[in-house]
Amino acid sequence: MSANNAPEPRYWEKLRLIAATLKAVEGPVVIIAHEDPDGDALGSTLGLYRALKKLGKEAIWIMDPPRFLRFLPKEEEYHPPLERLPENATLVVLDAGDRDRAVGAPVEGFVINIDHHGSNSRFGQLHLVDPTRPAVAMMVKDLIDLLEVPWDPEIATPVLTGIMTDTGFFKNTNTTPEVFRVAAELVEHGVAYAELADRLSWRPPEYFKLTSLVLGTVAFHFGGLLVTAHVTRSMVEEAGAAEEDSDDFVGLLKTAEGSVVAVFFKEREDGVKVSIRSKNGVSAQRIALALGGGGHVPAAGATLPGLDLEAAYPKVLAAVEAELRRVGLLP
Ligand SMILES: [Mn+2]
Repeated sequence: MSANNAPEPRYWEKLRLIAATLKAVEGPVVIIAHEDPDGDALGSTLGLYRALKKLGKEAIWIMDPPRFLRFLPKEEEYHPPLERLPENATLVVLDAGDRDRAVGAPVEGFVINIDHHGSNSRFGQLHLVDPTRPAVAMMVKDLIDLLEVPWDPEIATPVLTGIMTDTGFFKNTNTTPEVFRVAAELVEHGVAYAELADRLSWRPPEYFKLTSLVLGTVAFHFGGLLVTAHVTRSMVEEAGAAEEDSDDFVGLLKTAEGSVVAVFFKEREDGVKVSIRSKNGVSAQRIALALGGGGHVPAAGATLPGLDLEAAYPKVLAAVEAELRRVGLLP
């Protein structure tokens, strides 16, 4: 797998075509995102779902949200996963780097694929992939503007959530001036910003217990250029936590002074999942691609099936070492 990280030159042309298609749709529009949904996956799909409903469309939103995002949707908005698509359906897949990563419904029939992962395979009848966009929620914001749906807080709140989470709460390198302009516009549409920011940072007591166990595994490599930590299934059990409670540890690791790569390992039943963050010209995406995964230049991930932690560490360290050599940080 390789990555095309160039901006999409036909961004507006493609988005206008997608908007016109959705406006003309008569059957149901099924909206799904990637597995292990994050704030962008949930926020962009829920925002588009609410906008299409407001437009009078029959929309179906399929999502299994992590606990920290469960306050956003209303109970009646959930739809169970579909084994087959309804007659005459249009499928919208958001934020999913590949068709295999999309969950909730089979990726078949007429598919609209909107994403910002450079490694996206550009699947679907209509696809718009722009790796220079900080969040798919930014693209959905443009799409909702083109659909001419009047903004309200119910639509603006999940869209802003996607932007906040994919920019690391306005801290990552993808936090462009445009991000602030769009965020300001969404706040003007009635988002209760301070309340949303507070609510998004809530963590259950088990999270703190798990944090104490995970911090015991922090290790530095290559003279401190790489910082790693891991979570095992028994730690999750001991803390009484959910697997998703370890989702943002990689964000904590990357604050280690002097490091340019942070890798967090998650032990799973069938292998190991790694989350990778990088800075200063180092590409997390290249490291992930070398491990069979994908993602963005500063944030990427991979799944190593069939490996335990002991086997995963040297494999990942070798991939990081190769990238550190490529950029000249190691001889
Ligand atoms: Mn995203």
